[in-house]
Amino acid sequence: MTPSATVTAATLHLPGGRALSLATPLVMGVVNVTPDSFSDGGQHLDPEDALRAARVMVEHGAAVLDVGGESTRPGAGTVSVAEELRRVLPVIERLVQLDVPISIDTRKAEVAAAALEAGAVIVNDVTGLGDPGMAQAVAEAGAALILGHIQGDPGTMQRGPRYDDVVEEVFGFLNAAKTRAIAAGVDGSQVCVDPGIGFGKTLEHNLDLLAHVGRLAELGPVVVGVSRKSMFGQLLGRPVDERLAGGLGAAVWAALAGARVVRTHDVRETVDALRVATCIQGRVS
Ligand code: HH2
Repeated sequence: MTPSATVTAATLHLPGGRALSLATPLVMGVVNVTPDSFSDGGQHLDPEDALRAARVMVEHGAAVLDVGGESTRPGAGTVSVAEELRRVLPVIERLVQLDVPISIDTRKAEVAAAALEAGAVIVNDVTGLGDPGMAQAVAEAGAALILGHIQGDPGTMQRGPRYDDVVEEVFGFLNAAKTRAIAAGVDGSQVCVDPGIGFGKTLEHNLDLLAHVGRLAELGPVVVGVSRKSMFGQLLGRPVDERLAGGLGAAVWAALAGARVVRTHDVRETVDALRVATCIQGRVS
């Protein structure tokens, strides 16, 4: 069986006059500047190391670089605004020299505003506007916005997540968040949505959401982040450093089902896998 996708080609118009076409699925490379991210914690704490890693991701085909200064893995606590900014700003200031848009992965409006000031052009908010000031920060910068779904908060989200209908509940959450973003002045055509794989979800919830990416695509371009996540530990019994093949399987499925952006730590492999899948998809008559 192949997934059926109805995809309206979209373009993100970013500050600085840059346009990011989503006509084919893009890869967003993850640059976590944290000591404790679940798969790449500690690797990019030195801004020069982050720049080196980011440069390689761009060479391998990353179309966006996602910089994050706070882990949102299950059980994670929060870090202060000052600490998050201390981590991400020196990295963003370096990454702007690379020829790709930078997104800031944060749930804090103050961090988003400072990151946008430093040159980020997309805000990636895994809490779907959990911070009431977030939409205004995005609107004021004319930035694009990724709204993620979460049930609860990272500290507690994996303690027995429950839904009656996970796809429709996630759809409703993202729809409401998008409406609030637009009311605050964000251009609705610049809003992407993300089901938030692993953010308050069981394995079954994650699989249902991936199976119904097409439903979420009715709200806007869909971003999917499955890279190295625990769903592959559950499904395949693999430790975090052996989940590449599982992640590629899910990424290819998501892209064929209509996702426009795949967020990953493994850029080269994901770019290759998506290129092959979309090449074949283009010949389906
Ligand atoms: N997942 C993570 C972080 N940010 N952003 C979007 N849009 N979608 C996701 O699925 C997503 C995300 C979690 O992964 P990672 O950044 O690797 O881990 P950590 O939160 O431990 O830093």
